[in-house]
Amino acid sequence: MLKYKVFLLLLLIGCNYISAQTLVRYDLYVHDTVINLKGKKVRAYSVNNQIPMPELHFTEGDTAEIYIHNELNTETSIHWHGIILPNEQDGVPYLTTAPIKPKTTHIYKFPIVQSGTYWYHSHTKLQEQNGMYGAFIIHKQKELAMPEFTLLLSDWTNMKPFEVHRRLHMANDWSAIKKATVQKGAVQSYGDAIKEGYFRTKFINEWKRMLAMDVSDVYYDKFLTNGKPEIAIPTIKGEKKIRLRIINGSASTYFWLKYAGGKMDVIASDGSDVVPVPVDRMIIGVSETYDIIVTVPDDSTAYEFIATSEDRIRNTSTWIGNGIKQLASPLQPLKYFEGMKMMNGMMKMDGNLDDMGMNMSLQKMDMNVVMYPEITGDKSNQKDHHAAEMQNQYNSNAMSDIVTLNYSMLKSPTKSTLPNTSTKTLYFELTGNMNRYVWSINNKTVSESDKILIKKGENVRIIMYNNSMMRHPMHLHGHFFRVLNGQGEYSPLKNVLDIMPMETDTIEFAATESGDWFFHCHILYHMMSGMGRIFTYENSPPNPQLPDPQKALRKLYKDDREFHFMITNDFATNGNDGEMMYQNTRFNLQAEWRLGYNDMHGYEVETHFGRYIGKMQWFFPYVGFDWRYRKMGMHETERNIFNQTSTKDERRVFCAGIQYTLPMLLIADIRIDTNGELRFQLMREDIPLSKRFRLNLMGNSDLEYMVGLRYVLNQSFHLSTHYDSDMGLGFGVTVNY
Ligand SMILES: [Cu+2]
Repeated sequence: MLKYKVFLLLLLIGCNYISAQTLVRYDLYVHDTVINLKGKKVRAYSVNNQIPMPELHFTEGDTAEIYIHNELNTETSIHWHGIILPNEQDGVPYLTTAPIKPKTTHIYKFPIVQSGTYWYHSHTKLQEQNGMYGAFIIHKQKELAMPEFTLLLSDWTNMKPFEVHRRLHMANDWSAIKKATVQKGAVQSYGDAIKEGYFRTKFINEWKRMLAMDVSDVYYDKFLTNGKPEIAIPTIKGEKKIRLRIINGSASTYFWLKYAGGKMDVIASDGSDVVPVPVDRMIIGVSETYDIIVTVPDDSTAYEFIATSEDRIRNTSTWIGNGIKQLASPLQPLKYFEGMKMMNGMMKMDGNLDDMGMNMSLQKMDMNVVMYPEITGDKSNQKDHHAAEMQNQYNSNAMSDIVTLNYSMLKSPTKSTLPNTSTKTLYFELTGNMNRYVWSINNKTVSESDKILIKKGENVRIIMYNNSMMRHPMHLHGHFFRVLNGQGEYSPLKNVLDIMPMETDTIEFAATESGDWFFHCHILYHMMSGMGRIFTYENSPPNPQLPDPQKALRKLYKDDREFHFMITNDFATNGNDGEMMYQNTRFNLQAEWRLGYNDMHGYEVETHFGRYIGKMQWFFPYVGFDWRYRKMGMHETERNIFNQTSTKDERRVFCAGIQYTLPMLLIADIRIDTNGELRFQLMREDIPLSKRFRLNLMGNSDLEYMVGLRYVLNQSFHLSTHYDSDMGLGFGVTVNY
């Protein structure tokens, strides 16, 4: 008998030993495909013929061996988000790992040293938006005894991601117009402002050089759970609780999460356990993961678990249970003008934000709360108060009985203190501007800044201040950081930190690895615009995957140095009016033309090349060339307001000038040309009169002026009319690319 027991014991130990050594292999085939999710066939990437990519499962102690078979005609990569692994397995092409060339196979192999809910995605260009994301689940040796389901949330656009990105850089408000087709008021036009009694608010907003309020940059056609707008989780009789592993795998959407069946117990964030905390609702930032436990309905009901995009345009739902559907109450549309009023109060004239002494951090105060009808009611309730009172005014937990999760409520179940050693402290100001869609840290993009040198064995503390108008989910590769949230030794461990406008948050981590690691905003279009930094460990061994690290780095830097092209032309009855731009983070090559249909109307083309200066990029010094021709009458001369003769009949001149964005988003332009002629011009384009009407105004010291009105039919075509001092009245169609 004893012998038998010893044998069993040995067998158990043996099994454990074997399981700790298990090699888990996956083969992933990346294909080009075409899918139709919202009435339009769109090219996408599928892996093993599915979107999202397959859900991978491991157990702590396994060794992962993953074969990526790239069957695309373009290169790809896979990054294992939140996973602690050797540097060359991290999967950032040209930084840690070789890119996976077309028609080749790349093998990732690394030990699984942690447990929890993670995900994986392409780190190449904008591939993640097109379907290259999947769940990466690591089970504990001894897991919670309850059924579990993974909900992988994502956003879907019928537009090509390249186009989304290009158009974001054009400050074009098409996405707001699209949103307004679903939800009134998203454009925040002057017409709407007057109708709703917010004219002064709209005026101050433009006086302070801001664009309309928005909580997300991109209009999405669908939001998905595990690749579908809606899914169902059937439950088994007698089940009381289930665990949901929620992953926000979207490219740029934050989701509000709510459950019709009552409280959600948050038990883990970004893969690390937290002391369970019950909440009524929570926001999940881009690339974050949360594990929650929810109550299963009895046999006759199905409860809705609803994820609503932060802009509240659409939802994606999971039905839990088998009976009559019980809906979660949907979130009411945002009160945009209330948000605008709040932002007006926080924005200084120089483009910096002022938190008015509120010391905001850790999502405890949500300035956007003024836009949430479920917390503040239908009417405005924002008054001028002292900082202390204002703190309560923006704290949704103080304002209502609805418990909203924030980072200060997360507590690690075990001590997370760092080794007692020296600390390197870094200050990151998150910077950017919506106008030109530039995103940076300390006003520098990845390619404009040096790598940050860190030493193995030291601690690194990062103090971040968000001085931009958008929230940013900042993600650190290959490490967990502690969030200093008032929980002392039990500060929670995360790898993504959402930081809201005007917040200051502190994170810290032990530098235990080697090589180069990316730290960046996980909003795909912010990352591609340059919002990040590279940490580099001192004295790291050479990375065998990158034989020429200098060349590789130049390749990486290309992402945020990319130039974007746009062109627009008005085919009008009195001539062609047009403009093109070829621009990147700092530089812009512009050309403008007015081409009449005869010599009397004349022809003119102005080109500029210049560099944007400052964080807000309101300054634009340039050099250019000016060509114009117009047939004049015999004794006809033209003079400008400086009483200089204007050489309008035939002019070929070089010029130098400065453009500056004034309050009301007026562009002032002063220039001098090689003939000594001065010109001063004021221009304002795209004044939103209503959802689709835009007004353009221009006047200059050559006594030229223009008034134009456009009606936006769709993103490519506008109907237009304008009166031009040279060419008179015209009607036409404006074509945009
Ligand atoms: Cu960002």
